Amino acid sequence: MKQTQSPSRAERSGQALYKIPVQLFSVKNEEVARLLREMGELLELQGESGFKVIAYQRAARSVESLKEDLEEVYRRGKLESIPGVGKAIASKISEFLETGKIEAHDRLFRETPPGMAELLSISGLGPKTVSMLHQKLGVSSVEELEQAARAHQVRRLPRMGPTSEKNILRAIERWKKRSDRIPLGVAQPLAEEILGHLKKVEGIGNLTLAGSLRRGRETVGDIDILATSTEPAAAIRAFVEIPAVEEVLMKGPTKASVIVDETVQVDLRIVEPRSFGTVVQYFTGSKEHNVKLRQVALSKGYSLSEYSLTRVANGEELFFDREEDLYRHLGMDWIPPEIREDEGEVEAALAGSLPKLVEVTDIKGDLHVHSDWSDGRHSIEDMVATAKKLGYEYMAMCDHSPGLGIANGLAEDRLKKKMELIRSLNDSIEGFSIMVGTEVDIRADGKLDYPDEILEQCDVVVASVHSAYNQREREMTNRIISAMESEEVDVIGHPTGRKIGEREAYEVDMERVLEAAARTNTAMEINAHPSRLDLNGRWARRAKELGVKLAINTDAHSTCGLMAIEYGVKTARRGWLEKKDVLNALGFADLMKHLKRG
Ligand code: DGT
Ligand code: CA
Ligand code: CA
Ligand code: ZN
Repeated sequence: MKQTQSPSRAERSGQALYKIPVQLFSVKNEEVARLLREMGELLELQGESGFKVIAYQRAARSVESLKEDLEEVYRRGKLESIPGVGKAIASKISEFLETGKIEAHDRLFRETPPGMAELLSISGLGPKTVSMLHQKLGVSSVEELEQAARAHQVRRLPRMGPTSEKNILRAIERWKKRSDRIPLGVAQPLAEEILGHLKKVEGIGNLTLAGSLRRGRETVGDIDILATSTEPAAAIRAFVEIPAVEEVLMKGPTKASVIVDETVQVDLRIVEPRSFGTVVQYFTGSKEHNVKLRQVALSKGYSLSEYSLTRVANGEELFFDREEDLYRHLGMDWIPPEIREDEGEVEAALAGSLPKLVEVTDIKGDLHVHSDWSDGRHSIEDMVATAKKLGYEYMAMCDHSPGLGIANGLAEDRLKKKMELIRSLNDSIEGFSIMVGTEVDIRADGKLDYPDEILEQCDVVVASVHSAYNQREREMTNRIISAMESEEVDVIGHPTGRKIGEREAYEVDMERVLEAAARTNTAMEINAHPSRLDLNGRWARRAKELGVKLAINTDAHSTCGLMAIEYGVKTARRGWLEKKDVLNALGFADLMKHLKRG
């Protein structure tokens, strides 16, 4: 039987699959905390120490852990009631909320030699160390640091040695490999903001994302948008006048390119309605997928261009206003954008054997979220209220274990108190189950950071690596496998530890880990946080092949963090996952049966 799939409305447009309440993303707390922290760092780089630096760090921390929306506090005129925020810092916060920037921050940034600020992006280097390297060795760029380390000048400095020198060199190697591509979590909200403006422009008919963003890649080179319009010139004019646009790179009658958010390029093309489907298909890519599709077309006697399909025999030109009609004309099912990478999808579509990919609405709960019991911003009650709004049946409150001191991990007595609270909350809510969970640390030796008696009392246990990232591959692999061999561990959290644009994965033999996961009935996480997306699509697909279940979790540290599920689902779709491959697509009763203690 040939199953035909047609794209859902969200799939067709490449927009968010969920209706995300926009205000949840507009919380400015995190951005302000980052700027304040940076000001502290920049001051420290300039050799400033003590009081002023500490003041910024303190203010950053308390803004970050603030439960209320900062704009709300500002409207009530109560910024100075935030711990650590005095008059000076309050006025900087107001400035940011009013103008979108802090002049003093920009000035500090301008005064700092560019290379010095860049040194902070080398993992393991804080402002104190950078400032010392500058004073003692005159180092003010990554290149100079590399030279100094190779000449063994670094190991002679106070609090340094041969090991830290080697670690610096390794970190520089990783830094060199980082790319300037834009993380999905940055590009998607920007794109949605722009689409929101374009939607209101008169004359615009169809409107869609294309390119790597529509395919849900974890990073994108630029944002590609396609539209039809009865008045192309007016649409282009409206586009370049969107307030977020900082620079216009190119503006023609049906096409324009602009820059938003300092470095992000956005291309808009206005397309003839009758060709819309063909053009969308072409500009969605990937290039590799398009090459394969052109071969299929040729084998059926057509040549496929950006705009149309031409019958080679007689030159007849065919136009398609919908993508699915083009695919169908070539004898294949419509292919979801996330898997258009020439990794077998064209063959599957021709054979009618494409997977029915998991969707956001299949997700029944989140198995990894934090609360203010450890390092989360919101209470269990607040997290539950948001989860219910998302239509979930359950959520596992997984706070950190004590080993993670900086994240306020829970000692056993506090975990027990939390269990009691969850039990009593469960008694008072209907149609929703709060699960007792934990994100237990996998220590460097592979032991878990809670004794089994404690883990036994949890409904679900996520185990993750949060320390000793630079272990060798064998050691790290065995470390994770020994955690999976525990009767208590249900899920391995963010299995490779990578942070996009920030930190490479630790060295681990993922193939062996996945084999062990299949053997021990341990699920692997697809951490939906846009800077993690870990496992990635490729590993998720391999896990599925080996019969391993995947848990798509947000690792939310606040209510708005729960919205990241969409990024996790995109990643899962890139891994060809179906509903049946996803642990948290199970209803509550089935989930409990599947877990190791069930
Ligand atoms: P990116 O922006 O680097 O993340 O990746 P894409 O895939 O969005 O690439 P982009 O923006 O250069 O072009 C958008 C799509 O247009 C691409 O996925 C496929 C199509 N395309 C662009 N250039 C070519 C080409 O030279 N040959 C073919 N077959 N397709 C192309
Ligand atoms: Ca692109
Ligand atoms: Ca492009
Ligand atoms: Zn976590």
